[in-house]
Amino acid sequence: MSRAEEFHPAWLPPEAFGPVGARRTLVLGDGPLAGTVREEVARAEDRYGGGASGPPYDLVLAVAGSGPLPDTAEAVVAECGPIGAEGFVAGRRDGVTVVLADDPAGLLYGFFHVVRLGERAFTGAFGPQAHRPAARLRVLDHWDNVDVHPVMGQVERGYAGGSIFWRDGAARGDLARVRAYGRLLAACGVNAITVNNVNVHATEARLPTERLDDVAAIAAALRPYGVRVHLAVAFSAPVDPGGLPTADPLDNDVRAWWAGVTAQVYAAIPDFGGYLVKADSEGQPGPFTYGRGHADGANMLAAALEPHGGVVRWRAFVYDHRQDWRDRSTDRARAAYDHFVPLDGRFSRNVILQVKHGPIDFQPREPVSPLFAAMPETRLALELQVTQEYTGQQRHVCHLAPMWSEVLRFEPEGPGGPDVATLVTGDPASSGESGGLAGVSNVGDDHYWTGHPLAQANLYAFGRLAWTPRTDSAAILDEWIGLTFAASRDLAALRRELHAIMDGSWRTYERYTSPLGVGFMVRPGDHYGPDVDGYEYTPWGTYHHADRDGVGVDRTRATGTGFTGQYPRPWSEVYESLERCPDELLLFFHHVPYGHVLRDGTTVIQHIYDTHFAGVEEVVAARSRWEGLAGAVDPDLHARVSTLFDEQLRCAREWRDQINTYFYRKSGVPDAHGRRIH
Ligand code: GCW
Repeated sequence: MSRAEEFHPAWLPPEAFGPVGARRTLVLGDGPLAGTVREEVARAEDRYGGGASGPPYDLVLAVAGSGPLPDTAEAVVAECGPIGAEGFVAGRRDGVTVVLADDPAGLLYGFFHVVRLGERAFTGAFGPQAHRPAARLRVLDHWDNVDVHPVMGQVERGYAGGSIFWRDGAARGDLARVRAYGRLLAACGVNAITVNNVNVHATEARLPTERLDDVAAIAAALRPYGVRVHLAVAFSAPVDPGGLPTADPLDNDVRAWWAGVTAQVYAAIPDFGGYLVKADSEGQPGPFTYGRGHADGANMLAAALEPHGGVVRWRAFVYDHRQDWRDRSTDRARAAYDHFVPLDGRFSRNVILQVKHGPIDFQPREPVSPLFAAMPETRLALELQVTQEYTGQQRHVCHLAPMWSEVLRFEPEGPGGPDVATLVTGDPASSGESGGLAGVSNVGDDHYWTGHPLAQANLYAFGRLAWTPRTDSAAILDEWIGLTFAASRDLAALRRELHAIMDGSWRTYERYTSPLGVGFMVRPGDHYGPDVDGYEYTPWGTYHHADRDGVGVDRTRATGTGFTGQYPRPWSEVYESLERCPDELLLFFHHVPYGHVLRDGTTVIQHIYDTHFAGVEEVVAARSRWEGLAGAVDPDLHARVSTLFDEQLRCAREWRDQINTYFYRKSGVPDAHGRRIH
């Protein structure tokens, strides 16, 4: 893609539409989303010479009941029951590919399904097969500030330039880019976004009151792609900007204020999705100020949203960020459970409790949060961090889908029980009352959207996993490659190389950064690069407890913080036991001597050395594979990734050397292979 283009097409380059564009297509359906499908088809046909003024058709895309169907399509309908919101049925017989949906959103998703299939959509016979999103809510939360924050900038933890919505205190008004974003989201299955940061500052607290026009304009640009807008709101908004003396959730004036503001929001944006709240966390206001609890706070907002069909997403990320490092009984990992489990069953039906995947904070390796097994009466959403705050900040290749798949497939109630995917998506055919999946967006106004071009794959994978959480992560990467590099002359070779570079990149990152689940040995503040003791004597609750004898946090019931007891059996016993605890989580749950022997026979200290040397070697190998792709991908994209690989390698070496040196100095144990430790 040439630089002349304002922004990269990501997974929707024109070439991805070749197979559809060369066919004769009939679109049946009304309303703006069906209009979007018609435009897409027309654009592809203009480019690739297809199109038809009448039958026979190669492709029929229809919303049920919107017009007389050709015979083949009728036959497919006859075989299918009701499909449901956003779903579609796809099948092919007698040379006709048919996509049917109950609603126009389903038609749009069905269209992009055909695009993904490419020529396979028009080959042989298949289906009919029903496709339905596992989760109703598939939302990306943008940590975008309207005003530039003095420390966090325009986008908090953003690694891809400025916000696509806001600049220097105002809406950018670049709705072409917002529309293009909506289109990318529809093509991977995301159906909602939050347009501002969960840390809500003064200007952003006014979005629902004084700056609704800006939000409505974004909502209008996204509507044709089935993407709804949410707002992060400040719990203290009734006081400022509201002017009331209190924001007490049980105060009638406060409740009336939120009801009034919410009615205004819906008047401007009829399909508004809801509110997202970070309360009593890292300095954000919340119900504790008024002696009330999280259920009081969440239910108050839920009552304001309920008449309009909106939801409140309340984050479970609540902990004491002013802890005394000397105090070993307080454990940040315990906090979400301790705060929220007693409230199970007390939240209104339109409250979703949004839970980070691990108990601490988006580290490259954490156990799955114990909340997922502990709140059966609450709608839980899984929160994933697509933006790579702790996973290389979009300067390192770190393909996150394999990590997310592990989380989604984990069975919190024990082997054979429901997995996390089931717990957060429920059974969409019946209640539709699941929590869903939320991702913290990695997008900015960078040409490639995500800073690192290969980080686009994380955004794509988030959407695809939110739609079908059990899809194999390598298959998702495969789709992404096929679409993004549809213009490639030798796609098979490129596919092979990109898999080799990306499939294992999360584990590579884990190897040169955080061994055995220890986490948070990052530079305080920006969280980039190593600083082993950077957080060790701070109030943030993120420690490794390394001394001359050993390393790791004792979270056992027997001798530690008791965090293992927040899991049901068997996990409470597995994690408690030094013998049974999985090695990759060993230092998360146990403080062990450097000589502790892992399952593969290596000691902990030797494992630290080995993985740090190996991690750097893996980066070297990936970088040289990428160099081999010069000429196989667009030169600008190639150059961007090459530059980033140089930085990744520099940083990986820094990690290796600081970690190895630190633990060598602490332990005095030399590397068994005599490699260079400083
Ligand atoms: O990981 C931490 C980040 C904060 C972020 C917080 C959260 C938005 O360092 O920047 O604040 O998580 O999830 O609320």
